[in-house]
Amino acid sequence: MNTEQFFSALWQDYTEIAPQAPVIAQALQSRGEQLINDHVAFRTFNHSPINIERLEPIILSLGYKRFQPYHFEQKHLDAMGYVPADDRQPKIFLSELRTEELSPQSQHIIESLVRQIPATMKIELSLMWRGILWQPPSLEDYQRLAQESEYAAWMSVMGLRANHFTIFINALKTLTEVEQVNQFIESLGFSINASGGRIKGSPQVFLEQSSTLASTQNYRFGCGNTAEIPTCYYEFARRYKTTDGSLYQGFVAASADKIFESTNSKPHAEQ
Ligand code: OOG
Ligand code: NI
Repeated sequence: MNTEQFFSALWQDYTEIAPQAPVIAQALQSRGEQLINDHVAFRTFNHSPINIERLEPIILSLGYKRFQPYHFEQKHLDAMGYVPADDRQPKIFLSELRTEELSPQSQHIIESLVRQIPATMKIELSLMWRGILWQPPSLEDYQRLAQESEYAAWMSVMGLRANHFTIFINALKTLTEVEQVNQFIESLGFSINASGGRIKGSPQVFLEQSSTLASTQNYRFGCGNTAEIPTCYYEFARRYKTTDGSLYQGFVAASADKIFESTNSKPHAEQ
């Protein structure tokens, strides 16, 4: 499988679970836009057979290189940004939850999930859109996790898959400002994640971003209950040139911190 096939399989899975994404993509294409993906992102649990250390070889096998690590104290997350060999390919953002920093109860729930991952599981490209490698948690466990870590709750039901694709605004012809993109998205009936402001970052940090609130899905939990949960979202990024004249390649931790909240199951704290 080459890099193109990898992203096409990821996109296929993502659009099935985030029906807003193909609607947005098609609406932009009918304005004559050609879409370029800035990056995709994955989430995982650190103390597990699918932590960053174990998944990284998959990414490196596609020719990617580590670019920069990021840390999120409050959210108990560590992340790594990867850049492709061919800069027409999307960057990759891979984060993991420091589960040992959660309460014993949450740790116990997460352990009961990751324990189900088969010891014989092969580390291969298709793992990146496999979803959960465990039985769906109970609604009660999901809600308990969400109280402490929205990221943990999301991971317990969505697992390994692209949690968002990102449209590279620089390559758009009809919409140039992030706020123009936001208004276009709203005109299609979707909501913008306003946590930390409708636009995260600034030209001063060489990156401006915004994102939708995730699509939702009626999910069947392990206990047989069903409930509406957030799935995956769409992001929009505008990059600026750094002092050496090249386009900024990294992420911005303070902005990422708020973008994570695009999949929150509970209402966002406005800021
Ligand atoms: C990743 C959030 C961070 C960015 O571009 O800064 C991010 C996630 O939601 O898993 O995508
Ligand atoms: Ni992103």
